[in-house]
Amino acid sequence: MTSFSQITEALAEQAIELPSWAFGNSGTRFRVFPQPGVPRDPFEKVADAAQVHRVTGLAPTVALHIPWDEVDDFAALRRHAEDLGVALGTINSNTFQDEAYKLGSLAHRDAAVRRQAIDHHLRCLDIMRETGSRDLKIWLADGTNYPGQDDLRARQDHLASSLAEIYAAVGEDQRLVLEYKFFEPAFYHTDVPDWGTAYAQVSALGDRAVVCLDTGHHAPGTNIEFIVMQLLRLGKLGSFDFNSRFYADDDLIVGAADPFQLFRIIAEVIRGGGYGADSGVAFMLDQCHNIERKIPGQIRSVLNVQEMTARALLIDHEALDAAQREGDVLAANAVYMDAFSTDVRPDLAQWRESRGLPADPMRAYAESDYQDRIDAERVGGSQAGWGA
Ligand code: PSV
Ligand code: MN
Ligand code: MN
Repeated sequence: MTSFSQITEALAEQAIELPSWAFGNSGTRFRVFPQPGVPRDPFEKVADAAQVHRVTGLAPTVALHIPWDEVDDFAALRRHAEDLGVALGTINSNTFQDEAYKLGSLAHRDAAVRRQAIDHHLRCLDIMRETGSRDLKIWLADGTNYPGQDDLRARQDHLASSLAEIYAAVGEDQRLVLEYKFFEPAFYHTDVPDWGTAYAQVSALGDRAVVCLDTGHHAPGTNIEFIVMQLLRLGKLGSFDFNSRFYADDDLIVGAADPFQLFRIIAEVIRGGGYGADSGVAFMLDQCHNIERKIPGQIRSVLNVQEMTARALLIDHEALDAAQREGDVLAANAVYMDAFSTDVRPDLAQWRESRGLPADPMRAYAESDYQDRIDAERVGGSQAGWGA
């Protein structure tokens, strides 16, 4: 059996990036439920994210979305983050809100629209130089609603050439991260619907182009950990957008809908060398808290990832290898399930305390006066941005 003390060094390496948009008001197309205390600008979003890191030690960076998080002075935003003990992380582009992009952006048939979308990404790369960000994450809403609406093949070729132009501007220490999603907002076809397409597109670009796997972006029943294995095997898994779902891209708290799936995914990340500070695989959240409070929602999320990581690190690989070699199906499965069934919460609480962190971060946040303060101080908080 692997013991808890054997995994603490690995646990200490864990870093989970928070999405700035998780702190703003959000909802569905039916209703956005406003909450008191939500941030009025990117500075306040970063301040809220810093609270998550303060009580968990797990969330040292914040991802921004451009233009939702556009500010006059990104160097000032960077300093603000650093003063609060966090850093700015991935820059997410946005080519899905302008009228010009109704029929697509980087894959659009009109060169003028593609130009506008490419220029937006070049601007994001400039911002990254100011924020000190490594990753430019591209998720595209491009697609069609009806068979025959557009030429699928031509769109794929346009996408390839648009991405090539963006990639040419990606710096030596930067990466282009392409995220796939099987449907929505386009309902017939999406131009980057699956890991295979994302892989084909980034492989054509070069080493600094990788794939982002958002756990909510697959058809129900998809074996996501298999995709994790394959992308790691191919050296192209760049990052995760973690969330959970019951039906489609629900963006619920990670580990809420299916903790076992989260365990299986993280087990495969560890197996494939994708875990740890130097692995090149970034853990991020991509969630929206429609009805629950935002900051505790994010604290719960990072703790869920930590808990499943601890359980996955506890897999007894020697025993597993032995059972697999002998073809002992039940023994192998039992080793795997033993790790999943281990309650690591008491050990994690103790370990947190030994590192000067609260044993129970949810309670520590609830007992702080931060929420009351922002509820009273902030009036007129903004919406996260539709579609996040
Ligand atoms: C839309 O599905 C989406 O949730 C993608 O997952 C992106 O990562 C996110 O919005 C932000 O653009
Ligand atoms: Mn995502
Ligand atoms: Mn999504």
